[in-house]
Amino acid sequence: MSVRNRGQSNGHANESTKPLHKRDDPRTDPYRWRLRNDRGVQTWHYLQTDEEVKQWPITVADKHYLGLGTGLLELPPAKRPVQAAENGLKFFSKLQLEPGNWACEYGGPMFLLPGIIVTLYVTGMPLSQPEQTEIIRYIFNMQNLGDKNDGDGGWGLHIEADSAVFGTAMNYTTLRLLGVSPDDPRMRKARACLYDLGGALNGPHWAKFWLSLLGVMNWEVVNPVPPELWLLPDWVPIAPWRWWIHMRQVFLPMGFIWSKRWVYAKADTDPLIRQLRQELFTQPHDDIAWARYRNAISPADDYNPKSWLLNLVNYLLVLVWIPYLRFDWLVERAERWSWKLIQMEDANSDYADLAPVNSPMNMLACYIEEGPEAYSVRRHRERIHDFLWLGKDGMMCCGTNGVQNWDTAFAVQAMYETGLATKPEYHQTLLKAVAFLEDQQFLEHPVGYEQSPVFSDPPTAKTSPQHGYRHVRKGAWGFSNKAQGYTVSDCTAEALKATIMVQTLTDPNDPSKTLFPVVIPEQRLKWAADILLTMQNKSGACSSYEPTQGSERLELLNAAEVFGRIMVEYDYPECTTACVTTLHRFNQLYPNYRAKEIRRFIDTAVQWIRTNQRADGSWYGSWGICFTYAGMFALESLATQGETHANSERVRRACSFFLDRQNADGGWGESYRSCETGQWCPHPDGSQVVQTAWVVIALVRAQSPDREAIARAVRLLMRRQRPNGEWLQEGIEGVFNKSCMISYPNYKFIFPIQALGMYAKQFGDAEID
Ligand code: LAN
Repeated sequence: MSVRNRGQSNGHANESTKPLHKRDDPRTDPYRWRLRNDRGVQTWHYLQTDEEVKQWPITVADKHYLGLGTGLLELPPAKRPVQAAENGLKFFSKLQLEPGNWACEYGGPMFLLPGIIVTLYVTGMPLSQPEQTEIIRYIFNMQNLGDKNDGDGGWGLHIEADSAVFGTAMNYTTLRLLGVSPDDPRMRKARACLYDLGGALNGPHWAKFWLSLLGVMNWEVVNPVPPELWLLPDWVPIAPWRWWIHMRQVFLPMGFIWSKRWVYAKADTDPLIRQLRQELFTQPHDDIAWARYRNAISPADDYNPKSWLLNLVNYLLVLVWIPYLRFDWLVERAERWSWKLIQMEDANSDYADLAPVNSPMNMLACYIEEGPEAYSVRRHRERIHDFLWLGKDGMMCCGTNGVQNWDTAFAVQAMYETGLATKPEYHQTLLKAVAFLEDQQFLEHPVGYEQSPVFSDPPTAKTSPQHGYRHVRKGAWGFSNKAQGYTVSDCTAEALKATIMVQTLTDPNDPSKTLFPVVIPEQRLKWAADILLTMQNKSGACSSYEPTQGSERLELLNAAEVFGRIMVEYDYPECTTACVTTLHRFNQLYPNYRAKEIRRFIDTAVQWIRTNQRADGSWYGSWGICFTYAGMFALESLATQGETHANSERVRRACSFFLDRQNADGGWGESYRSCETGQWCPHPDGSQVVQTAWVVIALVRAQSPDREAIARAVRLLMRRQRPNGEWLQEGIEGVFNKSCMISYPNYKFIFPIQALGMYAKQFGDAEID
């Protein structure tokens, strides 16, 4: 497998990358696009008339996202780290949006747009022409062509991945649904790639699901998704409420649609669908014995092969359960309860939904249940726009409806850690950022929680069907915005930490004077701490959205061949650290509030961090790539306990892990293959700014005495900075479920700024040549 040419046409706003697509592809006028940000709800709009363009001028941030060149001036060249940090901040602060947050494209996964486009197609509610044009452009730009991943013409699971059936069949279908001709040379190439991989029949479960409801495949090819699992009593170890929220929220509408065996009404008469039936397979469509291909999958897609147990369960479901035992009354009950849960999800998020996989599926469920004119369908259709983002390569679907809270909380922390937060010229920036966080904190629990039998105040992690098994949220923050409405452990922690940092910041000349007003009152900070206290697992660690509710053995039922570790919540050093370090800070501010519980939380959590370290000194990261990311967090946890290079063998081992892998140019670069394989894999393009910054932060937190090595890394960060203070986009930064990568373009600003400032605080701000 090749990993060549990362960073080229990688889907980010870099002015210098060379797109691989034919330049004469139709495109819209980039100067007519505007990002609207309505209290963190972000949507892109294409202005039709010159008058509109005059009324709504393009911003620096718009231009940056669109790769148009910001026109920001060159700054005096930085000689010292803090100056470089400040140049970085000068650039980055210009990208802050009116409500106070930062935004960015949040692309990477290549399986999201297809679900949206298929849903809009079968419901007869297409996107506007400019949106369609830009989506086509994006998908072609992400195609593996030229020297990108062997140039075989396919698409992978994510923008940097090798071609596989899931990406290729679904993106090919999407382009066709958007009107692209099958005779376009790139489409021919894509088909050749698809046939080499065995055709769409070799696709994973999710591909078969989408193509069946579109009417290109037949439902017999889809392994069962029985909604009756939702009727299991809560104590049953495999009951869906115990699964990771993303799995159960996808399984929910998927099961509803599967149960109805719903198919696009015009499938048999629509000429496009009839053509797709000929284009996606290596054999004539009419001859396909669908049921025989339920388990067919190409090796390129089969990252996580189905277990023997799941194969057995599927076999029994198909041969015994469905034909003989799945009585109509049971089906009806299962569908009714699923529908209720779908409605609860929609109600809790005003139809935004958890993520862009379940969102279009829920829209289709509403369409099936309530018809095309229903409010639910119309609202869903509007909400789809929250996921769409226009970048320089075209229009993509983001992994969530944005990264608002997360990047904003980190931006504040970077300003604090560098000491730049005390400078008057950044006060407005900081205040606006905290005002944004204030606006986005959840102030109410999920619908039904307060009337449920598990209600308590302060809340616990107990859940119930009465409120759709949702985790408590009063006082929490989500990853993106308030509309989406899901508590995330580390998002709550990082936002709370950022708020406390700002609200306790004192004047360097007069430490009795705080610099900022109280934006979020004490009571609400305490609610946030209450939420964090509900997030701990028995192991001491924290997970992402909820504490772990089911056994890891549920992984035996993981039906989505393309992802690993998806069935339940796991222990993560990143989330654990965020909670530990924030509770530590909170406890210093309010030493009497739930002090014993906080102490116990921190002790057991840090103990877990210690035991989670690998023999070679590293920690495996699940949300950023990979060991460089997790190591930064784990060492921060240890530092809160005073555990550093000087007094801890463990910390020394962690530092050696990094120093042994430092590149000759002083930086670090780790490939996404680390996430897939669980072993350190060097980045094919060498050092990466973001990962170098992560390691600098880690080593400074660990109080590594190896100043020379760290200074070399700092030098690399400074050399890669552009004269206007910017850093350019390099390889992809984030990951989920081990196999799918996702972009965090603001990391290239946030973490270098923070690393430069932290280095200077630790070692002094001497000139670096
Ligand atoms: C995210 C993005 C943020 C991320 C962090 C906060 C960084 C992490 O520390 C905790 C987990 C979380 C919230 C997270 C979980 C999974 C998400 C939502 C994503 C990686 C973004 C996209 C992904 C989601 C699962 C994509 C849809 C795909 C499915 C398989 C349903």
